[in-house]
Amino acid sequence: EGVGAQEYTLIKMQVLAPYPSKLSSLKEKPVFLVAATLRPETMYGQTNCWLRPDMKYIAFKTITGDIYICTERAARNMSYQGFTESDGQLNVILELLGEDILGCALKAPLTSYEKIYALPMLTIKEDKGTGVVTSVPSDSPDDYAALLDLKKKQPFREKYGIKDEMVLPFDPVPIIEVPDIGNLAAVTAYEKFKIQSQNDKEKLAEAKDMVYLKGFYEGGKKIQDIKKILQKSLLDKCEAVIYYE
Ligand code: A2H
Repeated sequence: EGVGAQEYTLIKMQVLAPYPSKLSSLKEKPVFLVAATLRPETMYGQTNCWLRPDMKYIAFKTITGDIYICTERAARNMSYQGFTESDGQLNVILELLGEDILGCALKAPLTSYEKIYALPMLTIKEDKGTGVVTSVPSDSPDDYAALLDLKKKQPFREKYGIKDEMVLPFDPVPIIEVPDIGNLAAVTAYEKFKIQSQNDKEKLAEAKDMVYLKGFYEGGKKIQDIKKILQKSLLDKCEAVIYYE
């Protein structure tokens, strides 16, 4: 906070009817899972949204009448950034756990999939972003590892009530050509470092070093320009907002 504040693009993913029973009191109202990302230029490649099953989230009403779902910590920050009627005032409508709404269908901006689903990721941190993460398995090794865990492990899907059709049809979408790595950089890195699961912390760190370095710096000015252009177009369409922390 303050000095060194990080700017995120908050991607609004609209919950589609029928709402999960936990959200039944919000029927008729526009409800969004809001995911903080540093990479708005990759949103073409979204395949799902991540929630942590055991983490607490809230639903709160924003000044535009939209209802956002995220951690209370993030909502408090938003209440000081013009998201609510008055500074620091937060209208909490509902408290929930990630597992309460896993499997809900979402409409997400730019992705080529008509609907995507909220799926479990166990490594989401409570003290970063909104606790809601958008998944781009072509360019994020964490996302690819977590998606493969669900694809490979039927019991893992079953544990959280995730149906096959929420996972199996969704594959990484090539969007960005990274020099020497190709257009599915996260997949290449996952295989190179022989990652086994989303819990393979050290290998995932190596994979991320490789992918992000190449993606950001060798992608260079082109990527920086495209990032700003895509962010602006998402903001203009009210499909995203800016959030700082
Ligand atoms: B990024 P930084 Cl394609 N817990 O978005 C774990 N990870 C979180 C999180 C949380 N609470 N909140 C956000 N994130 C992820 C896209 C992406 C991201 C790509 C490539 C790299 C990348 C799709 N997932 O991040 O600590 C989100 O994933 C590289 C770091 O603030 C968010 O951007 O630097 C990023 O981490 C924010 O991490």
